Amino acid sequence: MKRRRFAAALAATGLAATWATPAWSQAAGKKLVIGFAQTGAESEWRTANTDSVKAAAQAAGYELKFSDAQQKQENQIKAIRSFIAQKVDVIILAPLVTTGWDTVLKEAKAAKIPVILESRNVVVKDPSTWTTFVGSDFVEEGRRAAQWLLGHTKNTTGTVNIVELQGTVGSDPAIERKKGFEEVLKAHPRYKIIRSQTADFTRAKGKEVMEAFLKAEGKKINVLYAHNDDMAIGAIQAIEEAGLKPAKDILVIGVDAVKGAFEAMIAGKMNVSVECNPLLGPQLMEAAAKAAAGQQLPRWIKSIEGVFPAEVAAKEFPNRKY
Ligand code: GZL
Repeated sequence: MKRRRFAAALAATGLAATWATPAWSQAAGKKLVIGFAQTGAESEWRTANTDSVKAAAQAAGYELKFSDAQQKQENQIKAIRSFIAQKVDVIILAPLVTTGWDTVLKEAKAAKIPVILESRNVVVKDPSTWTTFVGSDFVEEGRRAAQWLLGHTKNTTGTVNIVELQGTVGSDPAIERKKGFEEVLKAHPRYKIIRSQTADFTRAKGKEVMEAFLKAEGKKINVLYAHNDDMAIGAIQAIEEAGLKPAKDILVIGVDAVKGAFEAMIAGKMNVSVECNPLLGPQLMEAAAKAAAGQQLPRWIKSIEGVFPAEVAAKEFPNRKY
């Protein structure tokens, strides 16, 4: 069948739009339009992440439609549906939790809009509904926290009692930071997690839950492992209000390596922060342009990050970008 006749026949079926829609390209001169469904503004990390994405979109000359879900998955789902209705070229999603995305990601796929996951991953039946995950290896971050603790306490003996402030229940980083931390410690039975509870990645909840831990366990606590620095910083206030010295009476381990953690380490109130890089904007813009142009992408674009103990905090602080 001649191409023209085939196109006419196809148009009659209403599929023409799908078949005929050209993939986006810089050369075409059309501004790339991205819909970004962010979790909220729960932590210093998240604020730095949002700033990085907005700055990178501006620098690239892309239009960014931004939605702050205030830590509610239903708001993220609504935002994705709105982006689909607006026919954006690409959707970036920072999924609050790992599950509950199957239906809306299928809708994005049906609309031929690629979805890029950033800062957290999802668990869905059809993995072809998302294109790539731009973010950290959270299990490795948990392992690094435990490895620091083992090194820091290697010349001690007896039981080491740990309390754990978990991130948002059901979120990828909370699940995997716990997994990595426990994986390393299971070979060292004197290290015991005696209390573990979510404080939702926020300072306020970190203080609140740590107050409860201190009331229940008091001076028995030797270590705090917080899945992010914001909860650790909130917990430090609770430790001081209980008349104890953070980083001395209770070792304080956080994750993210945000500015607040460096300030706490320099003040002698925190022992270490495992870095989780929020400055994903440039990588996300590169991935968005490629996805919109129909180019192949790796399934995981992994962040490069380190570990910052208090001993290096003062030297490193001037170099920090978030
Ligand atoms: C990590 C990110 C986590 C940070 C927290 O990629 O999803 O969410 O570690 C933030 O500070 O709230």
